[in-house]
Amino acid sequence: MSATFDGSGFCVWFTGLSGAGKSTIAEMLFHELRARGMRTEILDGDVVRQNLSKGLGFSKEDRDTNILRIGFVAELLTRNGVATICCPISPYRETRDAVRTQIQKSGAFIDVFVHAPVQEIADHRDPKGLYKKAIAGEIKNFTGVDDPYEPPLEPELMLDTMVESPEESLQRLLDTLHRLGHIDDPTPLVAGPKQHSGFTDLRLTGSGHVAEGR
Ligand code: ADX
Repeated sequence: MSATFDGSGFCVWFTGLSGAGKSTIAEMLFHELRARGMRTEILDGDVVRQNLSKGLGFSKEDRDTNILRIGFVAELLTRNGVATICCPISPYRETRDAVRTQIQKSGAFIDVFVHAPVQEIADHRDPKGLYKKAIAGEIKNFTGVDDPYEPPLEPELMLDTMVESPEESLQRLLDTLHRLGHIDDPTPLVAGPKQHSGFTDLRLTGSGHVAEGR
């Protein structure tokens, strides 16, 4: 079984604010790739911070360390033919570019900018109440509120989750992967409740991996 129909690995790297929709679309993509018989794995920001990056905070230095660790693992996976999905905020352009350069040694890197305005997220997509706390000054250095987010200048794809439904974003992503030669069929294969479990609601196993069999 190969990760792509030409047999090489690739890395889809989602970047964007917390709550923009990265994990939701990442999970939908995971199921689509699985349904095509491909080996795939997700490195999600929230999940990685419970394991690989446990103990790291949100200073620029700690965020960069987090992203470089994710990039390191992503390169190992990509090198071994896995369709690797990463979805940390990854707010700094220079650090994302460093990771891109590293991963491109082993396979393709597809930068997907998941965009939604801060106000929209704070008003309608803030299940953990983090934006409200950040806006009230109770949490410092929160990305998009009082900490920087540097959008990609030339992403392979930009998804505007204010305008598009998750299904529409997924379709545009599948079309992009098809155009770039990573999947042979851009038609969504997964429907119904298994498609995604809801906004940043990744179900995890004890080891922090995305649960099987959803
Ligand atoms: S990154 O900046 O290092 O890429 P990462 O994606 O791993 O961030 O983690 C972001 C998650 O941490 C958010 O989804 C949110 O739940 C939580 N979080 C806690 N504090 C902050 C903060 N100051 N800024 C951004 N996210 C935070």
